[in-house]
Amino acid sequence: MLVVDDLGNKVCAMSSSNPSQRSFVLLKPDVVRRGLIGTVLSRYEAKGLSIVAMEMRQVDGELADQHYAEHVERDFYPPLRKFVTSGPSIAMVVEGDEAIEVIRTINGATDGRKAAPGTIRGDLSLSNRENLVHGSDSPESAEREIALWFPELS
Ligand code: IDP
Ligand code: MG
Repeated sequence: MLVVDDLGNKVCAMSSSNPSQRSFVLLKPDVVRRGLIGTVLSRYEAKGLSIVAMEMRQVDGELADQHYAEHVERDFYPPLRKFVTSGPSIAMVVEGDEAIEVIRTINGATDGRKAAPGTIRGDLSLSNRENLVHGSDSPESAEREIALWFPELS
């Protein structure tokens, strides 16, 4: 449905007849290092999800701390921070019906050693830390993460 916003632009309004949802996805440095960008992207695309924004980013410590704000006090955070800042990542906004949950399912369980075969982590990761992908875990997280990484979209 097209509506006119308060700047006079025609914009597409979300409604219950258009259940499309946006999630923030990060392909972590292990994806880039291992040459798996195409392989991982193709899984989201093959599912029918749309990539609506994508940028290669070198994450610095400050952005890592903001992105992982809920984890900064955890024991596993210092090595996670080192890993996620260790090389370029691919930041994306991915859209589709129930995208947040669908992406979490495609990504698989956090620990790649235990993630189910058929998932990105289950098929391609043997690590609890270097587990290739991040996907927002709720609509609130997606909103916060998209505002952090792609402020122009929020
Ligand atoms: P998620 O990415 O599946 O949402 P979270 O619990 O939010 O998992 O943890 C964020 C990231 O921190 C994980 O994707 C993983 O890279 C890392 N991580 C989580 N738990 C551990 C751990 O016990 N050891 C090492 N790294 C961990
Ligand atoms: Mg998480």
